[in-house]
Amino acid sequence: MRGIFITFEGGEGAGKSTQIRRLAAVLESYGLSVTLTREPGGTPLAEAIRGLILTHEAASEDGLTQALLFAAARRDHVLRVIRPALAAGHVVLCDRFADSTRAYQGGKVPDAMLEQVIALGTDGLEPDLTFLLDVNAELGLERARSRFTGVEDTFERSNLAFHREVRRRFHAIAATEPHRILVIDASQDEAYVAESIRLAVRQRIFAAPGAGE
Ligand code: T5A
Repeated sequence: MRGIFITFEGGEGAGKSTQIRRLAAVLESYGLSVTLTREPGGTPLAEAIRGLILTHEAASEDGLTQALLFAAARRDHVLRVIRPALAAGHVVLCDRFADSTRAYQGGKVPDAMLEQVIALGTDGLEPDLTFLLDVNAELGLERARSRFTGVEDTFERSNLAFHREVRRRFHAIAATEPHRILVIDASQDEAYVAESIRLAVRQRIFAAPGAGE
C-alpha cells in the first residue's frame, strides 16, 4: 500500500511548523506511521543546501539559481526520504514543497522553465493534499519575528511587497488546483486551525474511496 503525501505551504510565520507537528501527533495517535520532514532540508545534502540558500552571505538574488538549488535539495529529499517512506506506507508530512518554489521563485523565472526545474526536483511526485496556511504578510512576519533566532534568513529580509506578492502567488496556485490545495485561514487561533486541518484530512484522505491504495 502506498502511503499518503501531505504538504504544508504558506508565507513566513503562517504556522506551518506548529500545525505539522500537531497533525503528526494526531495521526500517530490513530496508530499511523508518520514521516515528518521539511524543505529545504530533510537529508544531510539538502540541509547543507538549505544553509547555502538561507544564509545571507552566500545567497544569490538570481531566481533561477535559487530554483535550481531548491530543486537539487528536493530531488535528494524525494529520492532518499519521501519516496521510500511512501513505499513503506507512511503518511509523509512535509513543511513546504514545490508550491514554495512557484510562490517564491515564480515571476523571477519564465513559468515553463520554472515548471521544468520543479519537475526535475520532484521526480514527478505530487502531494495528495496540500494545506495552504493563509495569513496576511504583516501578521506572518510579526509572528516569524516573535520567535526571532537572531539572524533573519534570505527571504525574511525581503520587503513587505515581496511577501504580499508571495501570498498572491500562493492564492493563484490554489485557484488552479482546488482539488489538491485547501486554503486554511491561519490567522485564527492555533487550536482552531489544527481542528480544521484534522477534519480536512479525515474527509479528504481517510474517508475518500480508495484512500491509501
Ligand atoms: N523557500 C523554500 C523558497 O523560496 N523556495 C522553496 O522552494 C522553498 C522550499 C524557508 C525559506 O525558504 C523559502 C521560503 C522561506 O523563506 P523556513 O525557515 O522553513 O525557511 O521558513 P518558514 O517555512 O517560513 O518557517 P517559519 O517558522 O517562519 O514559519 P511557520 O513554520 O509557518 O510558522 P511557525 O509554526 O514556526 O510559527 C511562527 C510563530 O507563530 C506562532 C508560533 O508559536 C511561532 O512563535 N503561531 C501562532 N500564533 C498565533 N496564532 C496561531 N494560529 C499561530 N500559529 C503559530
